[in-house]
Amino acid sequence: MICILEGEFFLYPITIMTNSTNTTRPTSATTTHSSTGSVILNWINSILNRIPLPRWAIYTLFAVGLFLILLLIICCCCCCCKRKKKKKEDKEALKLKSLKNSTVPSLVQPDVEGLLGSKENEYRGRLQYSVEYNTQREEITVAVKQAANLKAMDSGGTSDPYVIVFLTNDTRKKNETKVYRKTLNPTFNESFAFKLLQSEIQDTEVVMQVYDFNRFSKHDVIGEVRLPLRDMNLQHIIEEWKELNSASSTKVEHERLGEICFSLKYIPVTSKLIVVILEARKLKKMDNDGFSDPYVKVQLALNKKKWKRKKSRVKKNTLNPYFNEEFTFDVTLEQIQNVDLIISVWDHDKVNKNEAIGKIFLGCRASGNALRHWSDMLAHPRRPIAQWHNLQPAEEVDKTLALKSQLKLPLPRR
Ligand SMILES: [Ca+2]
Ligand SMILES: [Ca+2]
Ligand SMILES: [Ca+2]
Repeated sequence: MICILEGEFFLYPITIMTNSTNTTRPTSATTTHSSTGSVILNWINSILNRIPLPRWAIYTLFAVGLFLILLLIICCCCCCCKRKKKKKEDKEALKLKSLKNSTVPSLVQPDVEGLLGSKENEYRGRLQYSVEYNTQREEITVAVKQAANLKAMDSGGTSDPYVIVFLTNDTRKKNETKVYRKTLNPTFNESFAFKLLQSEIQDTEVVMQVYDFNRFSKHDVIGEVRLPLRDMNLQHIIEEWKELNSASSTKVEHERLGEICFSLKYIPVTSKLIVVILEARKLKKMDNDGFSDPYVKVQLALNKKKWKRKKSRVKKNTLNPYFNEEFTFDVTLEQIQNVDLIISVWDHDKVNKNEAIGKIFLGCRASGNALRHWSDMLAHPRRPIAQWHNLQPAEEVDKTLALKSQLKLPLPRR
């Protein structure tokens, strides 16, 4: 026990404080214990006596020392904790990083929009080109100059770039530059001329698609530059650098095939379906002279089987034909629910096989604009309803026709 007396500290063994008269006698074991304690205390006292300082100063120094040691221990503990925490954070960051790089969908639920956005915004490199329009010759010259910092598509960290150049008004005519092996900064310096009527400038885009050549696999698209000519001042030669955007294959597939206008009339009493093909415009060029020889096929399919077919006259050398031809079919009210009306535009060729330009189908299985036109016709019997439609690629329409199930539309009253 520690007692404070007159400013001095004294240590007394517990046995000294105990009154032997009012307590039980200490056993031999406690006696031994207390005698050992008093020996230690005596020894400490003798050491303290040898120090030439007052006791209070020694105890203060001792307390300060103890305090400093405690402080040191606490500091060490804090440091250790911080270090451990940092290690843990680093580990978690590493884990996250590896998760980001992995494509295991069960581990990370990807944010679809974010992913698409990042793909769209990915850096693909830059392209330098020039565009020149010759008004007299109605010809446009596109020169592919060079590319810089192209995205590496091959495992060696390089690409084998080449550029495909075409105009959207005639996607059959595509020009390619030479392939430059193992470089991300190729110099092409190749130019290509395309016939382009002044009237077509407004709706035409110049497309330059940069590809990576691969000997044994499909070539990869690195990116593309699209130049809508309506936004450009073609009075001067334009030479500039542009960053490559992602080349969406759908943009290429959905090239402009043209539009068609026709009217539909259904007369329930007489079971007549009357289709009037009025006109078409901006049809795709299918012949080398830059025109087509369009005609229209009007077909009916009943329960997914070819049923009736009629066709229009051929209009020579035009992309904007005017037909105004009427086709009448006998279709009962029961049949009208299961009929597909297929309208296709073709290019007539004397020597070669006729080519399909585009197609569209209407009926209860159709969708969008086509379904709207069909349901308008059913909703307004005996009235011709005319509408413009964009032509779709024939193969796509055929595929849809084979797959689609039909929709139940309200039928007209007789
Ligand atoms: Ca390659
Ligand atoms: Ca042709
Ligand atoms: Ca033709």
